[in-house]
Amino acid sequence: MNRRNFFAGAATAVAAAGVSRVSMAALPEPVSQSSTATAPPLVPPNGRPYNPVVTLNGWTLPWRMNAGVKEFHLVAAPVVREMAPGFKVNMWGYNGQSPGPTIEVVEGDRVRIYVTNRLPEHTTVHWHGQRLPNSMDGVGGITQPHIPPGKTFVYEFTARRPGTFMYHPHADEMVQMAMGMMGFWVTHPKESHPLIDPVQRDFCFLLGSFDVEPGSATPKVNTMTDFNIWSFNSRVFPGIDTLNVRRGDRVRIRVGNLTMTNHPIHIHGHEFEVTGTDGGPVPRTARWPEVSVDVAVGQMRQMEFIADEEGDWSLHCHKAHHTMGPMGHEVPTMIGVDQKGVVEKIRKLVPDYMVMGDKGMADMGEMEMEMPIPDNTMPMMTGAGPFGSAEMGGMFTLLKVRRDQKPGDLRDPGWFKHPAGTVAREVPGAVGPPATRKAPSAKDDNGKTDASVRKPSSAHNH
Ligand SMILES: [Cu+2]
Repeated sequence: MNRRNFFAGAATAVAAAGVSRVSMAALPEPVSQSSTATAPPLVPPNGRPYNPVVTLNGWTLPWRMNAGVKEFHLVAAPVVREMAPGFKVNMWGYNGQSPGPTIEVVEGDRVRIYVTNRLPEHTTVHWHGQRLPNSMDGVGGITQPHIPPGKTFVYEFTARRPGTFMYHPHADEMVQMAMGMMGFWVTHPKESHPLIDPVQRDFCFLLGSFDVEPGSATPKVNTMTDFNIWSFNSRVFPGIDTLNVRRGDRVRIRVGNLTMTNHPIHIHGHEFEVTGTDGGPVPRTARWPEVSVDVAVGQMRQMEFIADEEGDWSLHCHKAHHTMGPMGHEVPTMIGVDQKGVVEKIRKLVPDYMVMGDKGMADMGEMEMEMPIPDNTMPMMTGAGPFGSAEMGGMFTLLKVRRDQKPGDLRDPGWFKHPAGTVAREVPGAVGPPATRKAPSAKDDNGKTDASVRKPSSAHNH
């Protein structure tokens, strides 16, 4: 990001304010980002103040103010996203990344978004969930002509209601979303809102799915359900940053789903409430405690809680296959199969033949570290913790709660140091066979079973 040039451009634009829009030929300079690190939240340099969000392994798009209008410039183009260290995928995205940068505005802001198309085919941008004039809805062929390759279109509307939104193409959607074209949008409330609480940490990410053959680098765009890469913001564990908070912080996590299936997002150690959807803030009387929330296709959910338990808490999709990397789903289940007799025979033909999976597949995590895999392949299970392999990949990260994390400090504090003697541990001694439980029979009962019915009395009826 070249901030200096960006703000120099912004100053020029402000000087030119008052000139008619036609003569304002200069577009806001497109800003691009190639780092996969979580960018520090973008503190608004102008306009109404707000508490900015943290885009997990992503960033927020800067704007320029032009005669009171916030102007953004999105550039749709092919990008290379490093989904995990050493695993790069050819995607389509915006401004150098998939997902595109988060757009943050304030309720009531007039917003102008230039969209330049550098894809090999036409596109549009749909502003998912927004109240806007129909002509700004971004549905190619229905509310506008498509944006041809090489052309720039402009969208303009007022961000009418606060909340959590997404943007994505409404043109060749199956291909363009399978290639990673999507982004987050947050509209902050313009003043204190009865249903929107201030929070100390505000994270957002989009759920993603890709089908990348081991050893290749371009997603298969025709896959309907059998994807093999499951991501938060196009990153996979252990390539996903952790959510680092101070004990006692009120935390908001905004999640959007533009994949082809639902994802039950589960947080350990805390109960949260869903405080908002893409339809807006949830009335307080309609909130209840959860530890998992299903984020269905095309939905967004805002989870909120007080992070009051220290530790490294898992935060993941509860579909077990979604915390795994690529694997063949046609592999036969070998649990309980004694392969001893055949191994020697097979080794005569295949000297390196190994027995796999007869005691489960937990060994795979460590075995993969030694096994040769094709270049540019994400391992099936990776990520080591302080006690060994985490046997996870995909949609998995950690919520790190620390008493000594400084207010606003987003840095990873490292592994949690459990108080001495508190970690689950082995107990000494052998365990004998279980005692046999004698099943009661009707004969033993001698008709003594009490089956009286208690009638509700009016005195206790409430
Ligand atoms: Cu999932």
